[in-house]
Amino acid sequence: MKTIYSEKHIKQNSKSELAGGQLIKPYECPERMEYILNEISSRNLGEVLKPQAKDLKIVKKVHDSNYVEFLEQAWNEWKKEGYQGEAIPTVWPSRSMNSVEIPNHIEGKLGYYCLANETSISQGSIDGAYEGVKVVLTATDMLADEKSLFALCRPPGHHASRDQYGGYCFFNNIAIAAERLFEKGANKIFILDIDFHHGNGTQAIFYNRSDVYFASIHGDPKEAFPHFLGYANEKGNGAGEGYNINYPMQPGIPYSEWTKALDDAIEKIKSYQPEALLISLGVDTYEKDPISFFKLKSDDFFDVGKKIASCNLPTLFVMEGGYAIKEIGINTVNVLKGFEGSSS
Ligand code: SP5
Ligand code: ZN
Repeated sequence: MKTIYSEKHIKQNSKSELAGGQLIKPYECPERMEYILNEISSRNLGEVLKPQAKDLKIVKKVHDSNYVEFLEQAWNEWKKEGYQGEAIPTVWPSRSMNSVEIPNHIEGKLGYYCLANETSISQGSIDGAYEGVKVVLTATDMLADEKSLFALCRPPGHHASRDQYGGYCFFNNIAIAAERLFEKGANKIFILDIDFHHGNGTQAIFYNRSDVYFASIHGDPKEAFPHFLGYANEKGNGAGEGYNINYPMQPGIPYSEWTKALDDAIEKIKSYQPEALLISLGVDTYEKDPISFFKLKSDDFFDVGKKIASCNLPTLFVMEGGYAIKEIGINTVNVLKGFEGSSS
C-alpha cells in the first residue's frame, strides 16, 4: 500500500496543550509521524510519496468560509494583542449567552470557532493543517488507480466541524476526501471512524445526507471526549435519517467486545454498497494510550485491517489519533498489513 505524507506537517508545532489544569507538551506531536514512517519503511508497507499541488478551494466547500478565514488570521490577531503564549480561548457562547453574533475581538472569535481548548493555535498551525489537506487530496485522487491508500495526515481532522476546531483538528481531512470523491462523480461513500474518540465533526458535516453513511466506534461520550456528541440515538436527520450510526463503548473493553461493533459496522457497509470506503484510522484504542480507555492489543490491529478488507472496496485510510507514541507505528501498520492479508 502506498502512503502519502508531507514532512511539512511540522509547521503545526504547538508547544502547549491545556490538560489537567496545566499547559503540557501536546499529545498530538510531530514525533508521532516519525514512529509511523519508521515502521512503514522497516516492514516494507510500500512507497511513501509526497503530496502533489492541489487546488485548496475545496476546503471552503466543506468548511464555512468565515471559519477558514478566521483560522488563517487567528495567530496574527492573537500576536497583535501582545499575548506571550499560544492562542487558547477562555470564553464560549454557552447555553445562557448569545451564540449567533460573531465577535470582532480575537478572544471572542476563538470561543466562537473552538469546540475544545486543549488545541492551542500557534504560528504555522494553519499551514500544517493545509498540508494535511494536500495529503488527503493527493491520496483521494490516486484512489481511482489503487485498491487502497494511506493518507498519513497530521494534524488529524475528524473533530473539526464545518465551523469549529478542537480535539487537535482544524480541517476535516476525511470529509474533504469524501467531497473530492463526489466532485469526481461518486454517488455513495461510507466513512467508518475507528479512532477512540467520536468523529463529531464528520458526523455533523454529513448528518443530513444519505449519500454519506457515517459509522463511529468510540468511548461512550458520557465518559469520554468529545462528551457532547456520539450517542447511540444520533441516527441522522432529514434525508440523512438512518445513515448515521454510533457505537458508544464502555471503559476497559478488550478487543473481543470492541470488535462486535466493528462486525456490525461491516454489515452496514456491505448492505450500503458504497463506491469507496474511507477509514478514520486512530489507534488510540490501544491499551497503553495515555488519554483513552479501551484495551486493544497490538496484535488485534491486524484483525481490524482484515475485517475492513472483507468489504472488498476501494479503501482510503486517513490518519487520526494515537498517542502511545512508541507503539503508534506498530499499531497503525498492523491495521494496514492486516488489510493486505498479512498477520506479521
Ligand atoms: C484526533 C484525536 O484523537 N483527538 C483527541 C482529542 C482529545 N482531547 C482531550 C482529551 C482529554 C482526555 N482526558 C483524559 C485523561 C486521562 N488521564
Ligand atoms: Zn482520538
